Amino acid sequence: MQPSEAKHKPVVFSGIQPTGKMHIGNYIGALSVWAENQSKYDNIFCIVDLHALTIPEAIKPEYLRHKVVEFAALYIACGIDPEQSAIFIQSHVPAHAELTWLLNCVTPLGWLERMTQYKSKSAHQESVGTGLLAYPVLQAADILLYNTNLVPVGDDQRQHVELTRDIAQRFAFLYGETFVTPELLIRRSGARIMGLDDPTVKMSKSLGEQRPEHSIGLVDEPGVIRRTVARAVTDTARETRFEHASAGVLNLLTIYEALSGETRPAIEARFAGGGYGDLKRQLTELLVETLAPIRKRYQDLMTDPTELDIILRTGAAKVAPVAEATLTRVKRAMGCA
Ligand code: ATP
Ligand code: LTN
Repeated sequence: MQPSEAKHKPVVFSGIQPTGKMHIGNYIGALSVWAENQSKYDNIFCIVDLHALTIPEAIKPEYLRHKVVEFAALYIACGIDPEQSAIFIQSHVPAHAELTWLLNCVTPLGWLERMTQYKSKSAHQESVGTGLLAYPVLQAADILLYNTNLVPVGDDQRQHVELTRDIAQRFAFLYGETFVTPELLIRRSGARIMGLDDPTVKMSKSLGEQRPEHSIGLVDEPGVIRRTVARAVTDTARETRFEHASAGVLNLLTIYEALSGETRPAIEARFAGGGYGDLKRQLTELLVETLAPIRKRYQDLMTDPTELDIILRTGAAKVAPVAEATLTRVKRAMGCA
């Protein structure tokens, strides 16, 4: 490798909205992937508080202020190392909101109305805010500000990253090449963990906050983990092969696969003939073992909010100049400034 290549690692950007109960699906689909690959990349991990404002009825100011700190602690507890990765709060870098406006102006309304997350989140609302519709444009701004090469996310975010690429290309068509076009980074298995109480829906932070049996939280106590796994939906067969398992059992096998790193044949051999009791027992042990150090580190970090505050301010100071430079380039291209 040439020395110049060594200096420029690919840029990774991702973020999580600081709402609800962070769960094992977030860990498998996103956080564990971020943590694993840190040394290979230039990493930027954001706590996207502006995205949380898109459902204002549900998010009180005090709740949001607390959640931002909690999520910063969870990022670090899951292995994000502030020495290797910038961790920051979206609203601390004003360029995110400013670029969103500029990108709103080049994004056709139809593209936003087609987004499945918008359709599902707006479906049962009496009135729908403009912010909810523009949510993916803010996400595109997050990604494009940092010349991002790779966006590690779960399967549900595929459509938003593809939209980001479309927005970058439309901008290029209107104003000339300006952005780096990002690629998705999605794990092959485990990118869509399903609800334990209902394996037909994706495990989600918002449902987890309402229904204790829906998810395993990253800081759940062992007793809670045991009870939740014991209640997880299975079926009346004894099928523990990936290809033939029902949705609920496949979900348990997938969680086991992601956390153990074992191959599918090894897992099938492990549970062959053992019934679901055995699968649930061993999965519980694995979850307790995986989450114990995360819970401990989280509790330690939450005792010292000043340390977290310093990490977040340092992160914002590190990334802001990159964001500013992109914003200046965009404004010049569009005729502002
Ligand atoms: P909410 O209910 O608030 O929409 P969520 O659980 O869907 O929350 P997000 O904040 O949308 O979580 O997602 C954070 C990250 O975790 C994203 O990269 C997302 O793709 C990933 N993720 C979310 N849910 C899952 C899941 N069930 N399986 C795998 N990855 C997931
Ligand atoms: N919409 C994402 C969170 C998010 C994000 C991003 C992810 C906001 N901005 C930029 C990757 C890159 C979600 O998980 N709900």
